Amino acid sequence: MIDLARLNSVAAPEFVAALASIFEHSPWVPERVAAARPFASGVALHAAMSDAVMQAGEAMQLALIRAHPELAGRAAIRGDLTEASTSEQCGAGLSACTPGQYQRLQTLNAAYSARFGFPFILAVKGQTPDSVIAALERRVTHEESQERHVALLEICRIARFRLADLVDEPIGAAIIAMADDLARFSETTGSLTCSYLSPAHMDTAARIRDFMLAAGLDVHHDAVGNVVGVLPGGSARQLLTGSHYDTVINAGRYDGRLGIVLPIAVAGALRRAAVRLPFSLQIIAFAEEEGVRFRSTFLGSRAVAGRFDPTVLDTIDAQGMSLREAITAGGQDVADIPAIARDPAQLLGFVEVHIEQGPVLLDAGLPVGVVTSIAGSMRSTVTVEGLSGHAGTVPMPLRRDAAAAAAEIVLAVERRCSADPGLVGTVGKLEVPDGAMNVIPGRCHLSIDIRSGSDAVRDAAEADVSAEMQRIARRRNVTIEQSRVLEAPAIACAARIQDAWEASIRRVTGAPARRLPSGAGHDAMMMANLTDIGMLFVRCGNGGISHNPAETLSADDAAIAAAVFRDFLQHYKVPE
Ligand code: HGY
Ligand code: MN
Ligand code: MN
Repeated sequence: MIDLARLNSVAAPEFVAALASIFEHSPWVPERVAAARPFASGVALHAAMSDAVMQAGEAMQLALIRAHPELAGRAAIRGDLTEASTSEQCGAGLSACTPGQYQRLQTLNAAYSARFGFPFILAVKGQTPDSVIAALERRVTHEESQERHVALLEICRIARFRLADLVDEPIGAAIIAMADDLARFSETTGSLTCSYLSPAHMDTAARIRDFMLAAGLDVHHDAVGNVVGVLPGGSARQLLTGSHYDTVINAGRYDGRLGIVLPIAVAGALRRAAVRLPFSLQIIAFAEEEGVRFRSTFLGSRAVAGRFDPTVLDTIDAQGMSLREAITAGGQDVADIPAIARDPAQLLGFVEVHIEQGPVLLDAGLPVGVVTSIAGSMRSTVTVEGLSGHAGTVPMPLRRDAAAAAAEIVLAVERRCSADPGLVGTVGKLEVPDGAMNVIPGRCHLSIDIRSGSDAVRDAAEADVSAEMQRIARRRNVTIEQSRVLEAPAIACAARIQDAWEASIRRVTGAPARRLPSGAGHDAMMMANLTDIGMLFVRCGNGGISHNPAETLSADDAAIAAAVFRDFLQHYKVPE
């Protein structure tokens, strides 16, 4: 492998020569980006080269496409592929097709080149002969310009995989670069919003899959949209890790995603160093945790934990689409969800790396910390029904104003949850549907989220808030309906896993570990239904702000957390 620092510092011809195998027979691609050095990460280098490809003239693009061999084509049979192409094609089992598959590939390849005048190109990592045939069948029907674009995108994916095997880079920069790259997929412009099964969410899943493939993991996608990358080890027992890739609206880029890209970077490093763990390491990128689109939280980890409630399939999003329809439209079958549940007998535990989302580690001057427990939460939606009327004609004492009642509820939540330091309460959604400046609000929707490290403290607060809402309803002559959408008990992290994190932190940083509770909810809470859990928190910059675009994490802290995670894996005890 070549060091990224070296690639950044050598003369341009040496840079181009070192990257000669990344774009098939096309040194002009690295040539065009040589002057843009230094690159902070392999992801940044790849992005620059991909931009050069996508912005090149049509003739250059066609020449690049034509520089590629046919898949399982004549060159493969003659044995004169480039070394990179040969190993990629063998990896997808294309050198061992059945005669029927081989025949079908030949026929489709011929039809494809006759139609487009260039060879069919697909990044075959993670593919099988059947999936290659399916892709060919689909793409042979494309328009020429559409297909040229797809071919170039596939060439850039191939380049990503080749680059990952060639360039050695600082792990902290790689982790930040992957999180930054995922943040480009958003359903809002100028901010990050990635809600369940939106187009941005599906693009994010595809990119996570590519990151996993580039790290050399075996990858599969399950029926709720979780992406699972496996680093096989010395036994069939599994240590699970991961976090969620969906986000809140206008989110930070590390919440959830750090717990996916950091383990991918570490697993890739272990594989390249030929370190074989005594267990299989499975990285699960959970599809949904935040509850933004369907209000139903933890959809990804619920399925893995065997706690997916089929009645939520009928939940409707703001556009009137049901969860069932969204999953089906995404190409999955809801009937396959129960099979996602894991067998606890196979599991050695679940560990989650997460940005702290608060200021404790920042204030203490520590890069990482060990989570002791996760606060439980109770979420409900509330509808206040009053009577709409003319803003100019109805005297104040006769009004049944739903928004005024809602305002009292907001203050009741704030007052009650301020009464105990271990308690927090939030009204995060507050709407007057179809409201207008000259109409008395007839209806109001709000949400209530109450959390505590103690379930008893939380339940008492919830009961008091509910009683207060009924008093408000009577006094204002409105109706108030509350519907609970989440009740998650507080969860303790396993003592043995806390101790193992602590030992790793001592070995890596030379300092004792800080232990702290989590006020935020995490997929680990759901996984605790299956197996022992543990969490590593990583320092959150910028005052500890999260669920906000100003959330930050430094590459140095990512590197320390990666070293701790790697040490943790290499010392993880497999019980007899
Ligand atoms: O709300 C939470 O605690 C988490 O970010 N989903
Ligand atoms: Mn979150
Ligand atoms: Mn999170």
